[in-house]
Amino acid sequence: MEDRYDFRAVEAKWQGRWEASGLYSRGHDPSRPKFYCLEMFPYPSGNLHMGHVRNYSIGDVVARFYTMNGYNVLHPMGWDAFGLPAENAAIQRGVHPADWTYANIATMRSQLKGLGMSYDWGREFATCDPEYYRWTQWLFLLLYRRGLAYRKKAPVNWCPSCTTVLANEQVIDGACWRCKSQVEKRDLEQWFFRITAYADRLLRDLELLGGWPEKVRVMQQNWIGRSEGVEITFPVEARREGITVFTTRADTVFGVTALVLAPEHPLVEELIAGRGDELAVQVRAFARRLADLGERERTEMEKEGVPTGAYAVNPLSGERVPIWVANYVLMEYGTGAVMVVPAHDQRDLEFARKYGLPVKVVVRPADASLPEGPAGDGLQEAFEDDGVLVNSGPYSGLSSAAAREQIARDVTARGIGRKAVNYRLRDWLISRQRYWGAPIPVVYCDACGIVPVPEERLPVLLPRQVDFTPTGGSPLARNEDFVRTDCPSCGRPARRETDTMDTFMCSSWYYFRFASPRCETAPFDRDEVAYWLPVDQYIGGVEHAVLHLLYSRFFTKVLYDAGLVPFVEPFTNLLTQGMVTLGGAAMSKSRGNIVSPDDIVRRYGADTARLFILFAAPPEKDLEWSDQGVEGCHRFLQRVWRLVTGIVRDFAAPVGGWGGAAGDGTAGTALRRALHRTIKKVGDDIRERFNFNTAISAVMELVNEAYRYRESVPRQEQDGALLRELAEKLTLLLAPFAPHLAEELWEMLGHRESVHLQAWPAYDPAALVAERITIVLQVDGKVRGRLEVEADAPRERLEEAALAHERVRAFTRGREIAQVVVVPGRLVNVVTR
Ligand code: ANZ
Ligand code: ZN
Repeated sequence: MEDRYDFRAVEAKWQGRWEASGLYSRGHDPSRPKFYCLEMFPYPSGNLHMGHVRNYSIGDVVARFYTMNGYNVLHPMGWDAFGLPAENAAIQRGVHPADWTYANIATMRSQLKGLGMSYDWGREFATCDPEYYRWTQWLFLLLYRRGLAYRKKAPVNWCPSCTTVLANEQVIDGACWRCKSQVEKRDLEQWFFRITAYADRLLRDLELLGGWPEKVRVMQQNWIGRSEGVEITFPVEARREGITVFTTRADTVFGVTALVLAPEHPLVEELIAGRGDELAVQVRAFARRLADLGERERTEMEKEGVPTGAYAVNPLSGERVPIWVANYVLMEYGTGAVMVVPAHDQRDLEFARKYGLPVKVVVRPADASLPEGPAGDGLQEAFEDDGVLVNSGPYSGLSSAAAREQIARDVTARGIGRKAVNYRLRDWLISRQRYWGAPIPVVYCDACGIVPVPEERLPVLLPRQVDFTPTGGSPLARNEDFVRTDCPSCGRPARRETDTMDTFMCSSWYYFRFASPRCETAPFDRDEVAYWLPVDQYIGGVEHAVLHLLYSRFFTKVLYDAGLVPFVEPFTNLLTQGMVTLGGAAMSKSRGNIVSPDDIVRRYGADTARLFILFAAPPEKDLEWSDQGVEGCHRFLQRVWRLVTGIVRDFAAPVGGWGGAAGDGTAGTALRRALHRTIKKVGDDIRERFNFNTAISAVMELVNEAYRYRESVPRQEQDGALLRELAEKLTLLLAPFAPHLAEELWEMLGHRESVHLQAWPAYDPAALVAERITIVLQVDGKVRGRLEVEADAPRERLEEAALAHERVRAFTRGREIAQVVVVPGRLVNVVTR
């Protein structure tokens, strides 16, 4: 038996054995409940970073813990392998994206194996495997068949440096989420998924997600952005067609002093058609200038507008209002037209002040009046709250809420409006002008139009040879062999779609695939999915709170509607882990504050790396890296090693095995109690709150107690059965956190079967309760009282309790105390001078 724990040899030994024995591969097991534990699969960038290690260490503890608690646990891993960096590597270094990607996967797979994660590697796949993307394409066709995939010309977010289209969600503060360049607008024919058709269900079903962090649900809710209001059509002078606006504040309709159209609104062209006057020229120039700007820039720039010279009529008040075009009205929201109510909307007020539009107060606080009077001349700030209507014809005197209802009813009855619901959520743009993605399985035929590639001809394979020079178009479009094909419907020459799919599409369904990763007849085997899914515990970064999680929820609902899965939400419980920081900032290459997982594993071993990461902070909180913390965890594991090997050496199992641990004597009882309290605490901390940090510190405390016992009780008096029990249960408690060390100790303790297949230790409730005994209290050798105490109460406690005892105080009053003699378990004698 070694005195020092040789983590290198032990970790390599067990990783080899686990792999050889298939310890973590799982199938159906009707005798146990299932548990699907999933960590967000990584993009194979080439190297694991600490954020990965944290994510996967958390998942691994959960998977191992549930296994030990009797669950049949599915714990798979794979690769989110399509995407831009591979293509950039091709452009910059001439490496083929496939070669680059698979080489990175090989590196990262071995890094993960080196960490001792309990993955069922037999289920591994990469989303760029043709066997996988074949089904991504199949799912595209499913959506197409269900009317959920469509093509339209649309202004798209264009990143000039990545030379690709970005989804709205990938534009952050007007910049590309990946390279941070300013995003531009372009008009392109694009494929979209009609996620908006599911807006209501995506919102409503958030209620089913009680196992998700509240903040993530709120983010999704805001992203979907449901808004209830009314559409009202204003007739336009000298035209048959009116302008329909969407408003959430129909109660302010008597305060309208202008209508404003988005610059792209189709009516703008019509209103100025054939006109050569100055206003028309201005409007044209204005619309053209704005066409290039992104949504975000527009909403953040100063409000700007131009009058069209045309007028509309307020259908409720009969007033004539000018029609303007302005930058702050978005074509993609509502109807692309708004009614301007300066008195009650701050944005409108700023616009009105700038251009001298009238301000008309029509709502007042219920309990006070706006001092400015109806004309609102001095109004500094719009009154945006609900109140009581004034200057509003037949609606005056009504509350805002009542007026909204009444006006909605009236416009509906008159056929000039209706109640309407709008969502901030946009349809999901999935076309990418890139090579390294799943080709969209569609053919364009002059005779037949858009023709989906028949299922039996999938996958539409990515050709290996393409020219990666960035030109702004799809590299596939320059590969004539790929492009030229026959129309699946009429057989005549046709052309393939050359865009590939957004990689978020690949990650929207991978968790289904893990249930039956080699299925060749469908994206997944329905029975396997019905058995393993939904995912019981999903773990990943909060940066995916909107995109990935929303798309995955959408896919699940579509699959449910198609009768392919029996549930509507894919992830029952979600844990979003915090960042790993160094010097208070997120570790990042550009900041140069990176700690390499490989270095840590090399120097201290995987168990130390995992233990530190789990010990240093609760999982949802940020974790500040600390070299001393790592050292400390390493020393702790060494301490555990010496403790357990020492016990094994001193207390070899007698013939017939050890009997139950009596825990005789005060010290033994205390140690046994500490052990069972720790078992209870570690289980509760993991199960109820994922408080790995407090669980680990409880185990550390237990190890300290064990050392105290070993050092203070003479060897012959030590309770061998108790120490064996302690060694075994301590090893079981550590198994999820330090799986290699635990496995080695378990073997040393004489077991044949893996520690990771053992039952989680149960605590003995009786052991938690301290036994109580009565001790005698003496003053100068005479019995003066009795005291009930915990059997193992330490000396200091007994002394303190004795001196505080009423009778002892009575007999020592006015005398100086010379000595207190404590005989634990029996008596306390207070000696006076
Ligand atoms: C008149 C009004 C008066 C409005 C008032 C607000 C306050 P949410 O809650 O986000 O749905 N709006 C409508 N369509 C728009 C567009 N395409 N671009 C920019 N703004 C638009 O907001 C709805 C409100 O945003 C609508 O209600 C409209 O202004 C504006 F005292 O109509 B409101
Ligand atoms: Zn055809």
